[in-house]
Amino acid sequence: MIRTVALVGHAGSGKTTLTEALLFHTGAKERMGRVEEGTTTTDYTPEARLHRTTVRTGVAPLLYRGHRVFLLDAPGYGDFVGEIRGALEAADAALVAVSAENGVQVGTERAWTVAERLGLARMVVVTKLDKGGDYYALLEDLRSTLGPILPIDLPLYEGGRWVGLIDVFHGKAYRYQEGREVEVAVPEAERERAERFRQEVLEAIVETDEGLLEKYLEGEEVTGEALEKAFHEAVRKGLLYPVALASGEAGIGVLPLLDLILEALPSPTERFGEGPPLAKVFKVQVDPFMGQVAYLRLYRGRLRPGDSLQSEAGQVRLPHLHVPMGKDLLEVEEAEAGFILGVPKAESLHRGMVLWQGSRPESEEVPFARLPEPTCPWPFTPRGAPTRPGWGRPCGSSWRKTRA
Ligand SMILES: Nc1nc2c(ncn2[C@@H]2O[C@H](COP(=O)(O)OP(=O)(O)OP(=O)(O)O)[C@@H](O)[C@H]2O)c(=O)[nH]1
Ligand SMILES: [Mg+2]
Repeated sequence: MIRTVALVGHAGSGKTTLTEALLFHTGAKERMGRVEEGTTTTDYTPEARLHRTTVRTGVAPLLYRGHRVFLLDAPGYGDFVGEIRGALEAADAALVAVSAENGVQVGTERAWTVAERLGLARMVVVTKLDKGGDYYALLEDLRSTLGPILPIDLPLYEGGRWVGLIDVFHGKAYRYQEGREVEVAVPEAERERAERFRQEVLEAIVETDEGLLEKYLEGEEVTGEALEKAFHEAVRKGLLYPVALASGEAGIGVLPLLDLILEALPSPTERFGEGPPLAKVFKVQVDPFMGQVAYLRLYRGRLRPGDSLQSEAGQVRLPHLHVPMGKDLLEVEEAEAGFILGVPKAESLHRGMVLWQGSRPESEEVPFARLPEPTCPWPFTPRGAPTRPGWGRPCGSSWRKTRA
């Protein structure tokens, strides 16, 4: 299975920390980096490290239980709107991080709206509950601002400290010790609430599926596979938005989040079907060593090293295939639908370019998130004629950076 997911949300909601925890807990990294120390994989630019905030979308390819998940860790600050929209264009679903400490913020709603316009399946992850916050009040807030949410985790507290999760679906509780998950009994005081949530979740799912609703109304028990299938179907169609609970910092709920991503979010084939390769450049970045790197999302088809793609500007040959991992490009032997690829020395590619094999795709086939009009566009012209050789290059690169 492949899942390609954009992690979006308000600035500081814990996206990069969660991405880092996912890399660490799936074994891609031996040590978990920290935003504060500038050691994370996805906050890799000097600006991000200096300001402790994501400036460019970072790609984290994860391998989990034999499946591949491409996580796009987008910036939260609205100033980097191009990067946020690019990440959503490249993804099949949006994972929206909301900090329990700060609740729904302007960056949450902005990212949500763009994902909605793109018709993406959406899911919420509540972070930073270890810092405090009222989870149940937050759920109400999420329901009133975002719509039909489906809380699938409840917090498990011990002596007032958040230590784990109650899995609403299965009525089980898990405590986390140094990142390890240990099943424990659902505390007596939480049983009634957990059962009430289970019933609510069940009814919300049943309402999205006529066959199940009939059974339910006739008094038949609705459980197991049929219910899970209806749940996944509802999420894929964007009828329900699951809310999970995780903290990269506290090491709670990190891998269950990946399970949910794999089970509930749509696959590339479900969205784009089978067919010849179709890709889009969702961002470009100028690297001092690799020149201009173009980041592609392969929506459909398969690619091998040496393949070529068509574009409006002519043929693009891909002698090698690379998957980005933060600042690095890792060579791969094949890419399939859902892959994010980094193409170094791609001077002829620019953001928004569509690449294909076979017949030219219709514009509706390719996701497109319009960039907002600049509020204050300022043209600038050099004083006198540019005479120094290579003068245009730095200007060109900052222009491309601005467009990206
Ligand atoms: N206690 C606690 N701190 C967290 C958690 N998640 C993130 N943090 C801290 O919150 C700060 C911001 O976290 P980031 O992971 O950079 O958040 P972000 O959403 O990537 O931020 P932007 O890239 O600026 O949008 C950092 O200092 C993290 O260490 C959490 O679950 N618990
Ligand atoms: Mg970040």
